[in-house]
Amino acid sequence: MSDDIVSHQQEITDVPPLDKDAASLVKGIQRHYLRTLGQHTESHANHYKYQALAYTIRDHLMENWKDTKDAYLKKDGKRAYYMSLEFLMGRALGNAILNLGLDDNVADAMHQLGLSYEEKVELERDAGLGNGGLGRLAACFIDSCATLSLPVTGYGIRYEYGMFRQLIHNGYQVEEPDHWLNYGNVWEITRPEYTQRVHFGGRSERYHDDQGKVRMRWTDTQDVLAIPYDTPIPGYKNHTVNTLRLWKSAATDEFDLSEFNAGDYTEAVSAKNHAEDISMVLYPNDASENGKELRLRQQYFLASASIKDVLRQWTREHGEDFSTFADKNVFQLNDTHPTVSVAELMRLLMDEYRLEWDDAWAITTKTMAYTNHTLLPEALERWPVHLFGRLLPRLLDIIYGINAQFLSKVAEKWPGDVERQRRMSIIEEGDVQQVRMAYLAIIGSFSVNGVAQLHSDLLVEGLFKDFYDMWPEKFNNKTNGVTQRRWMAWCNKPLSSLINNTIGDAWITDLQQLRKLAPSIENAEFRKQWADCKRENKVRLAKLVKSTCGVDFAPDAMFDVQVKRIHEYKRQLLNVLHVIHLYDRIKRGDTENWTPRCVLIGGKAAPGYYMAKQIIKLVSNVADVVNHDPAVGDKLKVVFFPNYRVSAMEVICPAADLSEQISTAGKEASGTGNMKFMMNGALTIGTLDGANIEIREEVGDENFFLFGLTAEEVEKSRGHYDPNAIIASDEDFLRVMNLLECGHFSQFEPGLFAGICGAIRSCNDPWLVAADFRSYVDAQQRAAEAYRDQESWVKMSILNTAYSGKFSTDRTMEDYNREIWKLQSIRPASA
Ligand code: 4GP
Repeated sequence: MSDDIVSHQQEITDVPPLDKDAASLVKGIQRHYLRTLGQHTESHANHYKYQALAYTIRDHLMENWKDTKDAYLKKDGKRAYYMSLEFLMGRALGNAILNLGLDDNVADAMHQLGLSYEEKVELERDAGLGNGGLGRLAACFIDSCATLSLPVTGYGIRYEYGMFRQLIHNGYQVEEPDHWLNYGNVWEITRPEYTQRVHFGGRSERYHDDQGKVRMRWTDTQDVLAIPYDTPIPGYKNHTVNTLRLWKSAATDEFDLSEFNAGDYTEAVSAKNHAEDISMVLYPNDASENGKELRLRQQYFLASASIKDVLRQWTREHGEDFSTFADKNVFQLNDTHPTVSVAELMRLLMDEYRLEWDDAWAITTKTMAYTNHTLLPEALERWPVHLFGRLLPRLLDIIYGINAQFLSKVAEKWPGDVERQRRMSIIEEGDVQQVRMAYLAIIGSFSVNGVAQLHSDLLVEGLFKDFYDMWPEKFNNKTNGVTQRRWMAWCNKPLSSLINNTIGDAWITDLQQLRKLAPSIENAEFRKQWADCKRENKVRLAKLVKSTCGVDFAPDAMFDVQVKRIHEYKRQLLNVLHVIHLYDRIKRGDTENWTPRCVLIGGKAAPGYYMAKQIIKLVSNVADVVNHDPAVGDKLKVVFFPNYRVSAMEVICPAADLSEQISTAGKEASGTGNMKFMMNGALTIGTLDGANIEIREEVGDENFFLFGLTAEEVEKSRGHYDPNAIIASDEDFLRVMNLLECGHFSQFEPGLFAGICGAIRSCNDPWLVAADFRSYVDAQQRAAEAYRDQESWVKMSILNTAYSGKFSTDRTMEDYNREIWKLQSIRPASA
């Protein structure tokens, strides 16, 4: 090729910039409909129209994405990796439109095309790659990092099947697989050139290297490929687009030739299918351990592929000099799930790059940071040593090495305290030896944090006390948040525009600005507009409830909402007991000054969690009785809302009046739904648990309905809790239990709820449902009375929004960055 030709060549990336006006968007949508999707006529398959719009919006992200990567590379600054088995992203389209500032133009373009904007947006399938709080937090975190222009990459797994779809049949939960990729995924870009190889099985072996040094290696492994799929994560109007990289597992293309030659070609190929199992399905268990081999495979698959990917980029830019690696990289482990990363980074540094143990350990412990998300002991992951050794033999060697070194430090600090060594060992002794992943995470990390102040305090006083005694400086708190872009600006447009008109729109990237709303509580016109927004949102939710549950919610009733995973510690049961109490009051005519209520309860139960599923059935049965009783009428409506998910919450949280945050104190690490409700102007009825405490601190006790035992009282009650005495001494409670126990809510299935009644009456009920019944019912009564004074209720609602500024993940990410990551914000140059 002559120089001449080269000089006439255009850069392949040299494309004219995109226009953002409605007419250009129209052209983009038409072009993608025809040329990308091959649709010529008016198709009945509506999803093509959604896809044409999504491709058009994606086009607007691509150059920003490239510019962001270029800016990060050029700066060569420190980077962070958010390692998580879950990213509960929900839908991407609306968020991208909002963050690009294209909302009005898209509305206009869709109007010109005669298409319904809202309807098309709703055709996108939720990316349900997470269970609940922990996965949704990861999604909010990466949104905020992009908005803050922090160089943070999310690493996760591209599950073929996300969180199951929940159907309700005869009141029972039925699970259906969620094949969310059926119609393709506009947002992902495959990067086969960055495929990684992940090892399993085999054995570790000693050998002599070229210099005659004894080294270890992992041999005879069965390998799986990890193929990256990248999703753009746009910041808010800042030209930044970060990356979420999700791994899909695939077979290597080597065949067992001996089998092949023997004529068993199909056998040889089908054996490879097992490789694909790894990224097939998300484990649907929230806050609990499951001990399944496939789950450990998933964890190692994520850890190994991601760390190799980081090392690939490092060596490309810096060669094999790791002297500054720890200054420029930090891994945030989202719970213990990706903790095997500690051992994997050690392995790669020693076995692949020939670093000595001490150097590799120094790097590892300067780059790993761990976040704990739950105090429930059953959620602390442990893996049987025999399973670990069979699947990951070289990693087990390294964990033994880490443990030996660690225990000698413990012995040095507390000479002769053998009991302490036993307690703190990564390897738990017993019939079946276990690897304690949380301990590996603490020992391997320079930072360990809880997710709300109470939770962080309880961790160092209880579960992790020994480690706190050893390294107090490692432990810190980072109170959770949510992104106000999705959870206000996008999902609550009426309120957002009222706020914009009142204090401007700076709150979208600086949530503390909402404080400026506080003085407006004295303005009657503003209060009326506020109430109108809430009503509009309630009408929208009422429509959804009608179409999904067939029940009429009257928009003037109090909307009383509890949506979250179904778990005994979250005490949906306590909520039902209150509903039964209200029903009982109506039936006996105690309805003077009544506040009509619509109670909505929703959430998924882990498929193997019997009690949680019984609670769903109970809600459904109570709803059935209440909603069909003409004597009850509009005084009370109850629904179990099926298939609760991110996109449903976008309709639910703007419409709630009362937010139920009623966990047994000391059990809910933080909660984040509580923050979404507060931000959208709901009042909280809650215990002193998790972030409720901080919510109440911010908004003031007079704007919060507090009840229940404190975490300390919960602890103290152990051993002398007598629910039967509590029930017997409380007339209302007695009547509620009687209705339950006489079978009023299970006419055709006598004894159906015996297990639930037994649990409430058990002295060993860890969730102390009976203990908090009276104070809960009283707090509910205060809420009902407060709601009748609409003037004052609206003031309290405004103040909840006004003082929700702390609960933005922008603040949370700034805290992580200031105290843990120490990254520089890098804004790509605008085009
Ligand atoms: C959840 C906690 O239960 C919740 O309190 C917290 O807000 C959330 O993590 C985010 O930090 N834990 C899980 C889990 O979802 O699977 O452990």
